Amino acid sequence: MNYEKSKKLFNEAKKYIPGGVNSPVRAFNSVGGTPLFIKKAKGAYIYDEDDNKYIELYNSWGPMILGHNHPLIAKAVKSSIKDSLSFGAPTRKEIQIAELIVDMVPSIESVRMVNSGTEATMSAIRLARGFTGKDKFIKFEGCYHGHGDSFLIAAGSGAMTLGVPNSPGVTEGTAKDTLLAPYNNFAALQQLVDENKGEIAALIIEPVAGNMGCVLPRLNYLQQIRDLCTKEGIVLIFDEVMTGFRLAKGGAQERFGVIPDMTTLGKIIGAGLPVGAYGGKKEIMNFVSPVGPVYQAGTLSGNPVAMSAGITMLTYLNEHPEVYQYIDNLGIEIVSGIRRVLLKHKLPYTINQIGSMYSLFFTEEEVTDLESAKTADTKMFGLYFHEMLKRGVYLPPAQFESLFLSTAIQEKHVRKIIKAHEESILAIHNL
Ligand code: KE4
Repeated sequence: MNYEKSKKLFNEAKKYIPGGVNSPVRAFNSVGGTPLFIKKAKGAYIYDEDDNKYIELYNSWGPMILGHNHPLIAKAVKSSIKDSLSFGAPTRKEIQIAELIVDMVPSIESVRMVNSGTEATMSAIRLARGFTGKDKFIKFEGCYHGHGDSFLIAAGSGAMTLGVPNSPGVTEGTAKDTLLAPYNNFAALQQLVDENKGEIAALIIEPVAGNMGCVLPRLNYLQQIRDLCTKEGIVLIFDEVMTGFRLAKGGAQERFGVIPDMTTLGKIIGAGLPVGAYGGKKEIMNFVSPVGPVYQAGTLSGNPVAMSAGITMLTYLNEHPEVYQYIDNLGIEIVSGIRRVLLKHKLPYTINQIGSMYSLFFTEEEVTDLESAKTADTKMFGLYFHEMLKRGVYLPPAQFESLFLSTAIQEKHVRKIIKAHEESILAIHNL
């Protein structure tokens, strides 16, 4: 594979953009090498500036569930731009997408559109604090909710319950109100709640974690959290930026049958254009301005072009439930294929998979939380990533990320992915 043009563009980009990228994970720091500069994508394929062609297995971190450049989405966007790009005023399209979301997502009775997942989660926490009059909230180690200050918190020393900033620029004052618990450990969560009785506004969780690699909730874990939050008057927020409209039409909350008080959304909801949203019970959402006292605003919120893309995407998913059977079976077929290869070569690495989300961890440990995820050999992942790239398969450039499949992936692609996987595994183990 020739990456000359990407190399040249990366050097050019670094002159004007911090690290040459507009989001850190794109810089390939965790896999090494030069980030690919992408020229175009269509269906199951993505093409870099050197005209290398790849089967795409992360789909813009999730949004492209129907594959890239789906004709229906492209048509909707093209027809929308004829009427101008933005008004900063209400439009009928915002009603259409809100109605779809309320219809599709079990927990949402009322929804506010924003422009990213970060905006959605930031706003949801502020709203939960305003609604309850409490300051503290719980997040889980290994879960990522965007770059809002109160989420960039690492587990503090000692009892681990006190957060400390994990990025310069985040103040101690902010960190003190973020409590951290390990994922999939209900006893630790119960202890944290008991130690902060009556002070906790909200608990936010990725119902299936994707940001430490794909990690599933243990049996009944989500229901236990639901029951605890109900008992303690804590606003339960499911961050479904990744899982929303992917694990089911109604996201993880539909798949697991556990209904939060609020849900945050992103990615698929915009079909690739910048859209986020937060919603939930009317009783809570009516605390948001202008109807309530909690302020939140956005010039481009509900942007008509982005709404056209999102309406088309959600309408298609709402009317084609067969999408979910297809991508779930795809996930099972690919994962059983790569697992067969690993067992054949006596390499029992861990694979976590649910529906069209999965991660191959270069560890033999069961991966159920951040600590166990970190036993994965990231160097091996980096070598594997580049071997797969050489064979025309494009993975997320980091071990602690989930893969996201699309309906554009067909049987012929599955065969290629598994063949590339076997050759890559043999290459990195010198077998
Ligand atoms: P954005 O602000 O990036 O739209 O969404 C933040 C966010 C919130 N919640 C969850 C569960 C998320 O996964 C994300 C963003 N996901 C990452 C992928 N790990 C986006 C990729 C990136 O940071 O460039």
